[in-house]
Amino acid sequence: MVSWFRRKTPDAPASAPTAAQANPEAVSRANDTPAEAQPEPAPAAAGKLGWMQRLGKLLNTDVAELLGRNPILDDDLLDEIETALISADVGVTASTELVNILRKRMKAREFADAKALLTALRTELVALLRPVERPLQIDLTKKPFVVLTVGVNGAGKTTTIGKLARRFKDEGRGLMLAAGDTFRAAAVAQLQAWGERNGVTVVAQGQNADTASVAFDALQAAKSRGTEVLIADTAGRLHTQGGLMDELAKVARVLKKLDPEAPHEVLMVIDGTTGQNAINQLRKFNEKIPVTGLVVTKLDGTAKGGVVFALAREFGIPIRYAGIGERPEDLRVFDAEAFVDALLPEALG
Ligand SMILES: Nc1nc2c(ncn2[C@@H]2O[C@H](COP(=O)(O)OP(=O)(O)O)[C@@H](O)[C@H]2O)c(=O)[nH]1
Ligand SMILES: [Mg+2]
Repeated sequence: MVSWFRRKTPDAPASAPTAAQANPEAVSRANDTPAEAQPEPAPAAAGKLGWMQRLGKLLNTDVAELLGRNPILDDDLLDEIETALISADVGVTASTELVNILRKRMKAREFADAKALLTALRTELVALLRPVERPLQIDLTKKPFVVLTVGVNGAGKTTTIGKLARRFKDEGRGLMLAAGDTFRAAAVAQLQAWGERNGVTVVAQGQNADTASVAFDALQAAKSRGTEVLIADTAGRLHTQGGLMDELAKVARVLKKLDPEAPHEVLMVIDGTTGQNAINQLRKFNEKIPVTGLVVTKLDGTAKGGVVFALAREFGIPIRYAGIGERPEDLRVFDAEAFVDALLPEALG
């Protein structure tokens, strides 16, 4: 699946930098094995198929076989589809809605065969994601355009910043990073090392500094230099940690002292393997600081990536990018059709 996704969206930079460049913390892990020899990142839990494989299995392999034996268009087929959607974590409500639409159309004799029904499912899935297919536009009249990344620990914020920085650099944009994860010295070092390797200025104040103060400093520096994009990291926090959540609102308030419109993008990074809990996380973060865009990471090899559909349905917040690996080039501009195509046989497209 991932190889398909990569093939279909060839917007990766020509030179493939190592994972360590985006995520220096990976250096220690990668020391004795060359990057190329690294195993597939974040494999799905043992015994589990990736969600796309799982859905794909029903909609591809099983369906190919199903089509071969001239299947009956009946409620059993719809039940099978519903189960596949729910186990891919599309969410019960969204899955039921989708299947109900198909059921109505089936009863109205709109489908000649099972294949026609699956084509309709594909169209419905794309339609569910279309409203959130709104890529991040850097407004160059803002100097800088401030991106504040938020999310729980380990979601992939710092990795995503590395990937974004690479992307923006390739586009020739003036860039600065703010090491706002002041919780762990390693987090500051992670961003600094990345910046040094790639010639990107990283504003940092060291461990235990106030995140809002780091962000303020960085914005001041970026303004005086005429930098185009400033990306600020923050410490991961649980959506249940009230004090830490309030701190995010403070970061935004402090930035507004220098630019009333900043941050221009509050980018929440969500681990695609989180499953339905992602809904709750987004709701809580959004209460503290309005989230304007999402990055869903770890869509490589997860059994739970269907949460993208649930998020789209529940919030309608733009999904800017999909993270499909640990390397700098493993970030795709979110594309509804490519995403759905990755789980349905092309023959149905
Ligand atoms: N497989 C995979 N791993 C990822 C992806 N994005 C991030 N990671 C890994 O997830 C872990 C946590 O990432 P990090 O950026 O430090 O998370 P943060 O705490 O939110 O800053 C690291 O081991 C990353 O390499 C992705 O798209 N796919
Ligand atoms: Mg981090």
